[in-house]
Parts: sequence; structure tokens; C-alpha cells
Amino acid sequence: MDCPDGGGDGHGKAADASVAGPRDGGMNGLSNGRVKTQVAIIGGGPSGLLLGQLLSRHGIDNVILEQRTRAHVLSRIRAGVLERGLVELLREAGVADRLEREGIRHDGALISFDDEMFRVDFTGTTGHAVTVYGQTEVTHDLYAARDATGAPVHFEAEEVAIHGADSDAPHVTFRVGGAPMRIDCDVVAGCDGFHGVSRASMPRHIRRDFEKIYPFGWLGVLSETPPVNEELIYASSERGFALCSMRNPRLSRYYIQCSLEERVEDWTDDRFWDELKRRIPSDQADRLVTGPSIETSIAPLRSFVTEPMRWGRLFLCGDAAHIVPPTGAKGLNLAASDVHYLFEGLREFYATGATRGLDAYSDRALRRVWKAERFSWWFTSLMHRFPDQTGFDRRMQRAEIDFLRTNAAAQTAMAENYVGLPY
Ligand code: RFL
Ligand code: PHB
Repeated sequence: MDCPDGGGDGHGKAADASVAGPRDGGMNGLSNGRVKTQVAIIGGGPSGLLLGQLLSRHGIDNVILEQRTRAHVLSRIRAGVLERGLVELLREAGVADRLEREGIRHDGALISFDDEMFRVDFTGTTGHAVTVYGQTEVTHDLYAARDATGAPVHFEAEEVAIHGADSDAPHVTFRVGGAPMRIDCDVVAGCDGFHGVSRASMPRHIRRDFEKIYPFGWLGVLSETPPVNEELIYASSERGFALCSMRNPRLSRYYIQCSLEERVEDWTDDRFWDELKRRIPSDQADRLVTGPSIETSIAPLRSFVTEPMRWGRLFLCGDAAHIVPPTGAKGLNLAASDVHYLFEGLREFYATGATRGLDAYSDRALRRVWKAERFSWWFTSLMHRFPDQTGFDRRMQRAEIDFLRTNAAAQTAMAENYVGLPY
């Protein structure tokens, strides 16, 4: 397999590992905890599960290794906004029935700056909407589909290690309950998130990381209260950013920008609601229904990309390769476009033996990743208070918001990015 993924900016070149040819389908359980499959997927989060489901539906054998328990994976409260590309991919994977019934179509979103609020019309400007449906629900649906196919997932996989990614016969070793296991495969899909082993398995000299750490985080609260507005509100105020989101008509998700020193224990529900009300327009604050939080967490904000997203037969997908600040709601959606490109490459490879799609994977994925990175960085920079921000900087934010509020072309550009650029 020719590898076109030279590390960006002249930082070395990925090893060339040619694929001799697709392995026969059908997983073979061998003796002594040794198993053979076509694609070993590291990580049982949304990227790994979606890739596994698409592969299984096309008769391509795969095994998923997940470090945590299923209950733990399903307890994470994360994304809530799905682009049409992800919705279409979930349909293609045969897991969109509940999403079609319960997902909420959003044709626009509200943006406020101090007490002034306006709407960006997604459907009117781009012809497309987004769907509000929790990542937890997507993951739940994907696990249910995995159960139905009977394809294996090894939970609580420890000491996961990738071997021979730059050869034509990679394998993955791990332990479950102390017992050593080995999977021989054609390809390894690194879907193990930002802290996983896959990216770290790529030699430093072939990979280049690009990173921006923001000097704040988001404090998020989930509460069984009706959402304050039927659309999302992205709010910039003198006291910092706030976001009013939702999961369904009875479940709200709210975030406020916080300093990196904040601790969840210091935020009582009353303190959170009081702060949120001070950051959103007063007419919205007046109608906010408050109640006990059922989950509270703090997430730091970061932009991160590693290049290339492939080394030999190891392909990185989703948060394993890139992170965006959540302001543009792009993380899960980018994971989905990676899965789409990788799945297309693998499908071609197993159907014809051609490696064109796999060879193009990193470049195709990165082109879309960087555009989403730019949008997330822009929206984050526009809406947050920065510790060293001057009066001039705040006026610049206000002027840009004012331009967005009054300029149709600016609104269309924002909406096109928000609903998701084409794959
Ligand atoms: P995940 O979800 O981190 O899953 C990786 C899985 O790999 C496992 N793992 C390992 N397994 C085996 N061996 C190892 N050595 C392993 N190391 C790790 C982990 O246990 C885990 O199960 O990555 P994936 O699948 O790439 O999915 C990415 C998304 O989860 C992420 O991008 C989004 O949640 C980001 N995000 C949002 N994205 C959106 O598109 N729209 C949103 O509205 C949105 N809101 C958000 C967000 C992320 C947030 N936080 C908390 C970071 C809001 C927040 C607050
Ligand atoms: C969410 O509902 O969790 C959510 C929505 C929009 C974002 C980020 C998070 O930009």
C-alpha cells in the first residue's frame, strides 16, 4: 500500500507498508486467546462503533476493543448536535430508527451578545438543518445494533498495544481479566479518543501535532427541566460565554464558560442557575425553568490535530486524531466524516483489492478536519471572554457579531459551517 501521508511541513514520511491482499472474511477463533479478523478497531466510542457497524453490514469482519465497561461508555454526557452527514451515515448503518422518531430538527440557532439576540436561519440560508439527539443515545443505538450482529466487543481491555502497523501483518495484543489475547488483522482502526494508545503508537518522527489550548473551560449541567428556548442560544456576555442546549422537551443541557481552576464541587445548583441567568438575555433569563442538576462536569477547551492520520496499516479516526472546542458542535461530526472516508477505503479494498481510497484517507479527512477546526476556533474566539482581553478586543467581537447579525452572506457562511460542510 503506497503511503502518501508525508508528515505535514516536511516532517518525515510515513512508512510504506503494502497490503498483500484482503484477508478472507469470517473471523477465526484460534487457540490461546489468538483471534484473526479483518479490521481490529481500538475504542468502543461512537467512531469505533459506527465503523464496526458499517463494516459488519458489508460483510467485513471486525473486532472492537474497549478499555472501559459498556455502562461507563454509555454514562458519558457529550455531544448533542448532529450534522446531516452523520444522520445519513447512521441511516446507512441501519441505526437511525429511534433518531428519526426522537431527534429534534433545528432549522436555526440564536446568538446573543449582551442583551441583544438574533437568529441565524440554517434552512433558509443553506437548505439544511441539524438534528438534536444526544451522543449517549447514538452510542446506545450503536451498541444495540452491534448486539444484533453478534460481532465481538472486548470490554475492559487492558494493556492494548499495536504491533507491526508498518508491516503487512499487524496485530494487537491486550489482556482481559488478566488473560493475554492477540488479534491478527489486515488493518487497525485507532478510534480510541484523545487519550488512547493509537496515536501514541505512531513514531514521533512521522507525525506532527498542532495544538491550541484555550485559557478556560466549560462547566456543563444536565437537568430535567424544559429547555429555555426551542432553539439553541449561544450567548456572549461581559461575564463570559453561555450555551443553552437540550436533549429533548423535558431535558436541558446548559454550559457556562469557567476558569480552568474551577472545581465541580464548588458549583451548587443555585450558583450555576444564577450565573447562567446573568449571561443570557434578560427575557430568556426570566423564563428559564431551573431544577436539580443530574450531571455536572467541567471540560477544558482545546484545538488539536495530528498529521498524518495514517501510519502504514494504522488509521486514526475521530478524537484520536483531532479535538475541537465544543463551541461549533463539531467533534462527533468530524469523527463521523473520518469514519465515512475510512469505511469507503476499506470497502473498496475488500471488494477489489484497490488501495486508492485507503491511500487518500488521511488527506481527505484532514482537509475537512481543518475547516471544522477553523470554524470551531472562530466561533470560540468570537463568543468567549479571554483573560487578557482589552476593551478594543471586546469591541472587535461586538463589531463582528453586528456584521453577522445584519449581513446575509455572513449568516450563510456561518450556517454552512454549522450544518456541516459536504463530505
Ligand atoms: P471517544 O468518544 O473518546 O471514544 C473513544 C473510546 O476509546 C476508548 N479507549 C480505549 N479503548 C481501548 N484501548 C485503549 N487504550 C483505549 N483508550 C481509550 C474510550 O474508553 C472510549 O470509549 O472518541 P470518538 O469515538 O472519536 O468520539 C468523539 C466524540 O466523543 C467527541 O468528539 C464529541 O463528544 C465532542 N463533543 C461534541 N461533538 C459534536 O459533534 N457536537 C457536540 O455538540 C459536542 N459537544 C463534545 C460536546 C465534547 C464534550 N466534552 C466533554 C469533551 C460537548 C462536550 C462537553
Ligand atoms: C450540547 O448539547 O451538548 C451541545 C450543543 C452545541 C454545542 C456544544 C454542545 O456547540
